Amino acid sequence: MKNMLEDIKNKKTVVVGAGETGIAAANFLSDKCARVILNDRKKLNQENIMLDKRVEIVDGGHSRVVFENADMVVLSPGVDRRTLPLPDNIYVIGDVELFYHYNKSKIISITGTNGKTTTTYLAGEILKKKYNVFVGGNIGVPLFEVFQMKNCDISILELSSFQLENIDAFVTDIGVILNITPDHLDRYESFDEYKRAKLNLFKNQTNNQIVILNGEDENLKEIVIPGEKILFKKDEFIKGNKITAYYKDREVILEIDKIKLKGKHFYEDIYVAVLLGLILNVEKRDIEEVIYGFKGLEHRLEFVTEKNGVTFYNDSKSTTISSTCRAVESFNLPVILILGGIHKGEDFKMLLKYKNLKKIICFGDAKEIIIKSLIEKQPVVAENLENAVELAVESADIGDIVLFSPGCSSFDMFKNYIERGKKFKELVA
Ligand code: UMA
Repeated sequence: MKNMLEDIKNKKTVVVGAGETGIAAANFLSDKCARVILNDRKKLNQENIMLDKRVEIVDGGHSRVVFENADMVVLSPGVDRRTLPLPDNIYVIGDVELFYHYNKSKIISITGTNGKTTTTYLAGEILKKKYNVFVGGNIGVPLFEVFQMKNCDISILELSSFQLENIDAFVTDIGVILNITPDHLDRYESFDEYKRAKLNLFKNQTNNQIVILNGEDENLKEIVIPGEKILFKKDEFIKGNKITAYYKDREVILEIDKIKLKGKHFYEDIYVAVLLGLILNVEKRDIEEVIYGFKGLEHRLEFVTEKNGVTFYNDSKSTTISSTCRAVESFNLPVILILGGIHKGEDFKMLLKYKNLKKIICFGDAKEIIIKSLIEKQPVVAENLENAVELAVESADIGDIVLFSPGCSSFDMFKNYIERGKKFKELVA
C-alpha cells in the first residue's frame, strides 16, 4: 500500500475532521498535488479556515458518496474509523503515517496515559541544546509543521492512542510508553482495546530501535518487543534526595531539592527526558540547566496563587481519574478537590485511598456518578465551576490546597481543557 503514498498526484484523498490536524493535513496534501476533500461531520464556518484554495470542503456529515472512489482516507485523531461509511478495502491512515512517509528526521515517540506532554516538552528543551528539533503531535502542534523547518535532525512526537490506531509502516527510532491506565473508554470497548492501540507504537519494531518502558507498570513490564529495551523504575532511580539517570557510561545526578516541579510522577517524566538527552549525547550541564529551570506547564498541576494561606492549583489537563490521583498524591497537605465534567470511564472510588482528601466539590455531567462513588467523602454539589470555586474558598482553612483536577473531559461546559483551566484561573483571581 505504500505505493499509494509514493504517487499521490491527482489522487482523490479524503481528509476527515477539519480541526487542527485535518486542516494541516489537507493543506499539506494539496501542496503535494493530491485532489483533496476535507470532510467534517459538522457545518463549518469556512471563512475562519485557512485552507489551500484547491481543497474542496464537504461538511455537515460523513456520507458514503464522499468516500466513493477515493484512493486514500486520512483520519484526524478524534475521528473513529468505525463510525464512517467507508467502502471495503479503502486505504485508511492517520496523521502519523502520513508524516512518517515524508519525514527524514530521527523520530522519538512518547506516549502513555499520563505525563506525555511534560515529558515531550522537556525532552524537546533538552535536545534543542544540541540539535534542530521539532516537537509536535498531541501536544498541540500538527505533525506536518515539521516540513516547514529547514533542517530537522530529530522529531519528538507526543502520540495519543487515537493517533496510534491508524499507522501502517510507521517505525519510531526511540519509543517511550510512560504508563497505561484506563482512558478514553468512551471510544474503546475495553481497556484491552485501548492498550492495544498504545502498543501499536511497536507494530513495526525491529532490533534497530530503542524502547523505553515503565518497569513498574503491570501492563508494560513484561511485554516482549524486539530492540534495546530500557525499563525504568522510580524505586531505582530515586535514591534519597537524588534522581540518577544513566545510559551506558554517561550519568546525570539531579538534586530533588533543586527541581521546582514537585510530585513523584513528575520525576518519572523528568527521568525519561534526561535519559533521552543522555542517549543522544547532550552535555550534562545542558540537561541540568533545562530540568532545574523548568517550572511546569500550563494546566498541569500549575501553581495559580496563594491567598490567605490557601494555595490554588490548576490541573485542568486532568481528564482521567488516574491523573487526578497523581495530582492529589503530590501534596502532603489537606486537599479540597474540584472534580467533574464528562466521565470517561475509570472508577472514582480510586480517590478514596487518599487520606489528605479533605473535601470534594463536584460539578457538571458526572456529578451523580461522583456522589454515588464517593459517598463516604460526602461530595458537595456545585452548579458550575464558578460556584465550585466559591464553595472551595468557603471551606478552605489556612494551609489547605484547592486543587482543580477534574478527572473528566470538559466538553459538557467548555470548548476544551484549556478554556476550562483559564476560566478556573480567572475565577481564582
Ligand atoms: N470530527 C468529525 N467526525 C468525527 C469526529 C470529529 O468530522 O467523527 C471533526 C470535528 O467536528 C472537528 C474535528 O473533527 O471539526 C476535530 O478533529 P480532532 O478531534 O482530531 O481535533 P484536532 O483539532 O485535529 O486536534 C487533534 C487532537 N485531538 C484529539 O485527539 C481529540 C489534539 O489533541 C492534538 O493536540 C491536535 O490534533 C494536534 O496534533 C487534544 C486531545 O484532547 C489535545 N487529545 C487527547 C488527549 O490528550 O487525551 C487524545
